[in-house]
Amino acid sequence: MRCNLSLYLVTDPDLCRGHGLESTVAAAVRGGVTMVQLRDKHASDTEMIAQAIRLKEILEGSGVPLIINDRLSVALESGADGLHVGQSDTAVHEARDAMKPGAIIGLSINSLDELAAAPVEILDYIGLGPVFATPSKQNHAQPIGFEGLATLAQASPLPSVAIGGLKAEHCRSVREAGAHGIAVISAICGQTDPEQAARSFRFT
Ligand code: TPS
Repeated sequence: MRCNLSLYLVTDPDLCRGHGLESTVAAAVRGGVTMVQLRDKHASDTEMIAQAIRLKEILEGSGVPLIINDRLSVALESGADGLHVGQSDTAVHEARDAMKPGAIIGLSINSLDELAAAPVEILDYIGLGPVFATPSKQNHAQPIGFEGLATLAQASPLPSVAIGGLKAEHCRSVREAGAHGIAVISAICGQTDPEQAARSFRFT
């Protein structure tokens, strides 16, 4: 596997506001996150490119890749390590053709039908969820629970990361369901001490 999905931080501009995006990410990396995804549904491309470039500097030398949510042009122009897309976002084929060799591309999956339709040969990982209902994503799909997570993780030919309403106490259930890691927004971004919050996850 080219990426370590163990503890995958997805950022949210509002929840990161307290400490600031860059300090939150730096603290989370000290606390042990293994992947970082820049996600901002409202910023302009220009703003997001600037943020991505600053996060890349913070992540430099840490071995933690920077993934961009949804926006291929931001991933390309910032020189990020990868792109995460949802079912209605940028087509995976277009992203794979445009990104540099070795770029990490992930896709959100909520059902066996979506898994069957996914172009797994050109993906690196899939995000499975939401496991639970979550206020961090508007209009999210039907929650799959740990049972749905297990069905999808075990049917997946690709490494998977579970997401949606997850906290440190869920690490064991996520691992037992067969996912390769746990992805969170609010359990790290919204916390008073993001470093300690990240440290409290023990996935392996
Ligand atoms: C790797 N997604 C599904 S639930 C959710 C998001 C952003 C909210 C989680 O927040 N898989 C990956 N990246 C994504 N962006 C998604 C899926 C989509 P919280 O942890 O606060 O519940």
